[in-house]
Amino acid sequence: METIVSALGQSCGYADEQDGRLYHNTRPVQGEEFRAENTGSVEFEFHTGNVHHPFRPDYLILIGLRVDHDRQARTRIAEGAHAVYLLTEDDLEILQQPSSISGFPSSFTRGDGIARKTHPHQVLRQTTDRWYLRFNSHTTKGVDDRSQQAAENLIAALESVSEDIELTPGDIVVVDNHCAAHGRTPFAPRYDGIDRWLKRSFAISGAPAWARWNNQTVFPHCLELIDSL
Ligand SMILES: O=C(O)CCC(=O)C(=O)O
Repeated sequence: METIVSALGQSCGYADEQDGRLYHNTRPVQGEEFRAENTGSVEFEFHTGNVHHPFRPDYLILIGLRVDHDRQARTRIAEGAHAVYLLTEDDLEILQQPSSISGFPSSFTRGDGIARKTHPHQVLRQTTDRWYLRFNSHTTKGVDDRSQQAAENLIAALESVSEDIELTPGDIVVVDNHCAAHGRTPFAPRYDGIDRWLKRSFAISGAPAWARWNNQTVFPHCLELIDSL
């Protein structure tokens, strides 16, 4: 994992999530079935990593260690640049305006459980060479009915273009977190010690100097400071 991350940039973690750990276990935890997190087992819908955060990771890295018992679980990856072809001009215009608000992922609010939200932000942004995507199907909501409809149309488009992959031991997936959403199909854990298991890490390609001095980046607690960067 470290070799892959260093080829992409530098590991990053978040003090508000898993105490800033840089490498995460993605495996089902009994009692957390319904959490939209890497401990759950119901559908984990399309999302870009840490949608609420001003320093969203550039890359998500997943390594397969063990498949689920029934071999039902698939990692889902849907590229924004493919999804936009399925949206109307009207949807694209609305999604490029600051017309959506995202709730913080529940993995960031375990400490106090307070439901926090971003300011209105763009979901799509077109630059000369790419479409940027910032969206979480679980938590991103349009500020009005028309924006909400556009968000729902985006979910349907992501669904249509998704590539679903079974991560078997040793398989590695690197997702560009600004261009593609990812998720996971539901599966049935048994909690017998040999359930599905992945390793997950985030990387940023340009680390701030203070982080380079430490040779790692753990973004400090900032639950109260989030803005729509
Ligand atoms: O379990 C998977 O395949 C995907 C995990 C995921 O979506 C995440 O960690 O954000």
